[in-house]
Amino acid sequence: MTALFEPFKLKDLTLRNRIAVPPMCQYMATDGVVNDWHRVHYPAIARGGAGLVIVEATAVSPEGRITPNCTGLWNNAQAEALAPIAASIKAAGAVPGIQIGHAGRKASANRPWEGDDHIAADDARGWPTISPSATAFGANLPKVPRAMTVEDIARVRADFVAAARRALEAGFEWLELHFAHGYLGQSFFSVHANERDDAYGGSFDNRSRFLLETLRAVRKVWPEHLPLTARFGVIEYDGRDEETLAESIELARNFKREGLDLLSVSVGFSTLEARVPWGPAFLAPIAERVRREADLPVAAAWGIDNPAIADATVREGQLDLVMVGRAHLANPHWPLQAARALGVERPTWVLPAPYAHWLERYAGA
Ligand code: 8OZ
Repeated sequence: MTALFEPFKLKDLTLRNRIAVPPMCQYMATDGVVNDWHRVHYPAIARGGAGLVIVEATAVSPEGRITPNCTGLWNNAQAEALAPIAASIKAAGAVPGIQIGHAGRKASANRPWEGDDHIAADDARGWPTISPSATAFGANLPKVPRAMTVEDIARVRADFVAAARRALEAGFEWLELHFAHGYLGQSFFSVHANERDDAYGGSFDNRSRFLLETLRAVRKVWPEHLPLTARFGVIEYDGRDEETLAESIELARNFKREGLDLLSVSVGFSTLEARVPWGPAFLAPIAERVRREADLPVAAAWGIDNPAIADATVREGQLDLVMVGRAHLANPHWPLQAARALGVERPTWVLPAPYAHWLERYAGA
């Protein structure tokens, strides 16, 4: 019996299996509005059999976009355009999820295939960035952000709440807060980005404050019966990993206390000094530690494209959900292929009645 194809229940939802598609930026929207590209991309992947498909990092405000072509949820037109995408993911049998976030000091960048760097100061497509402190990420992202005022913090928190409401109205059933990858949430927690000396910087409690307040505010509008999750970089690979991990696990406990239902464990990407030990499922043992010590369901992505390894991470209690991203781009039917590789006889979730009808009626023809 495989573990990967066991259903997963969280709150009132049951995922058909443990395979989830993590948010993967498409950088193809105009004014934050999805279009035909997204209407092709998302249901195609959902059709492949995953239990959960999470729509890409969607900005809570224009300034929170990574690039000018990121999706957004700061107005109703954006939510209306996203509604058919949520519906199509659901029609394909997967739970429709969405990630909302703010890119902080990494915002206002060119698309990866158009430079992957901050938009030049004299280019009208760019915009001023904000962050906990006025320090740049560096290298290809040299733009110095403006240090946020407490009013800015309150406004961004309200933007998260408004985006969460719109996500719900659009039909999404799973919400992920983007607190990872050196964007705004991660920057508040990270000593590499946060040099504040007020209530939002310095001590562990102060560096946690923005994340916990945002989570608490969103939990009030996101229904209790639906999963509210976050993606967070629990480790930076900057040489002080044990300390960061201990703090991250304490934060995960606090997230749980505020009503978080699952943590998607990732890397901080807050510093150029990081030396990430890329490899198959390299985050699974770290996620297992968070799962055990914070007593919280976890997911993790990065380098999981091997069905046997994916299955083992669930069977051995490292992950509750396996995030399979890039493998789905190469093969939208990765779950079907994985089921066959693991000897699952007849994965009903891949054979809806009309397909089974055609395949079986003429089986010998
Ligand atoms: C992986 C690494 C760094 C950034 C995101 C575009 O999280 C990203 C990202 C993914 O939205």
